[in-house]
Amino acid sequence: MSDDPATPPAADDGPPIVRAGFCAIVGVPNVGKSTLLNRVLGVRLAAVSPKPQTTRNRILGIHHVALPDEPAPARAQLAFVDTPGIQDGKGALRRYMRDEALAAAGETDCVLLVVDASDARGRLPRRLGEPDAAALGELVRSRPLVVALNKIDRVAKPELLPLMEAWHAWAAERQAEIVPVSALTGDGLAPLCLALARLLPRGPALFPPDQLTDRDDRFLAGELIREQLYHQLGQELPYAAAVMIERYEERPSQKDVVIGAVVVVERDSQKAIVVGKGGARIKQLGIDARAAVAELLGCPVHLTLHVKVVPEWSQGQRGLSSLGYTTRGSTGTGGAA
Ligand SMILES: Nc1nc2c(ncn2[C@@H]2O[C@H](COP(=O)(O)OP(=O)(O)OP(=O)(O)O)[C@@H](O)[C@H]2O)c(=O)[nH]1
Ligand SMILES: [Mg+2]
Repeated sequence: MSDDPATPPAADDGPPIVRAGFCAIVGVPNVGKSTLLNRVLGVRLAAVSPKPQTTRNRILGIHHVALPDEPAPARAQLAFVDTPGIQDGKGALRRYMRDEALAAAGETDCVLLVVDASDARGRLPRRLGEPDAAALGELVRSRPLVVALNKIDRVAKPELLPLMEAWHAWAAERQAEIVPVSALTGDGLAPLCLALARLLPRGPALFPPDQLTDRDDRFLAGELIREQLYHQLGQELPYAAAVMIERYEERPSQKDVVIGAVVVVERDSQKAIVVGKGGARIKQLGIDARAAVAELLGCPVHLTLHVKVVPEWSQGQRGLSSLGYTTRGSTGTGGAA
């Protein structure tokens, strides 16, 4: 987060900001939290994949919402904090991710609980009472809350109604709004953001009007490279992999960026898989990651990828810290991609 908080918007930056604050996006893994953030911002900021536990660090994404109930045109500055899926589990990396999410959510003004409405086993409020989701259940009990029932593009209307009723009954004493949405199509996201904006405290902007995130391009590039690992490698491997950016050079004269990145894995056998036959896999990873990073940065990118083995990096604090997975205080962010 910026250390230079209150930079008021200039007069020509749109209606004044009369509410501002943080909203943590929380949920069990794979429900669409990062997809929702990206869709609201209209930028591919957070890594997304069909595999659970894609997000490892909190990421801030700042969005402005028009407030129709104010006497004069006015806006809210809604600083979303995307978090790792909250689920109990073994291993130092998992614990880091859970702590990262809980710490982020504990400090925000309100919480957005995202539920996968298309997941027949996990979409009802009782999911929050299951042992592996206990920390999440505890968190949402005590915070100003909106519940987004996501992925409604995959849910037939007759299925959605009883689901809405179940969540309304759960939310009755909490006065939490329930909003059906599709992060994929954008359906329902405007009313969702308005419901969240109304929970923010009154006050001036916390960030300059053109700031989108607290993460630098170097971190975001690492995330897009790591996203490709989730898309292109088998079930287990992405969890044993991290990405380190060793070189990041903006070349104003050439109007391009040169990036040297290292994919860190835990075993030689994993390195062989990432490299692939004759280097085919890493070549494809490089091609797809380069295109995604170039789109984000809006300029040509030269990307070099290497693979390195760091045994058991994900098993202990020292390994995690060496790859930048260290929690920073406040709603600030820390960690490698
Ligand atoms: N059909 C459909 N798919 C969605 C929607 N939102 C997300 N998805 C898909 O759900 C999968 C998980 O999305 P993510 O955004 O990575 O989920 P997440 O909650 O951030 O996951 P973690 O970071 O692992 O906790 C991806 O394959 C998305 O494309 C939606 O509204 N509709
Ligand atoms: Mg995510």
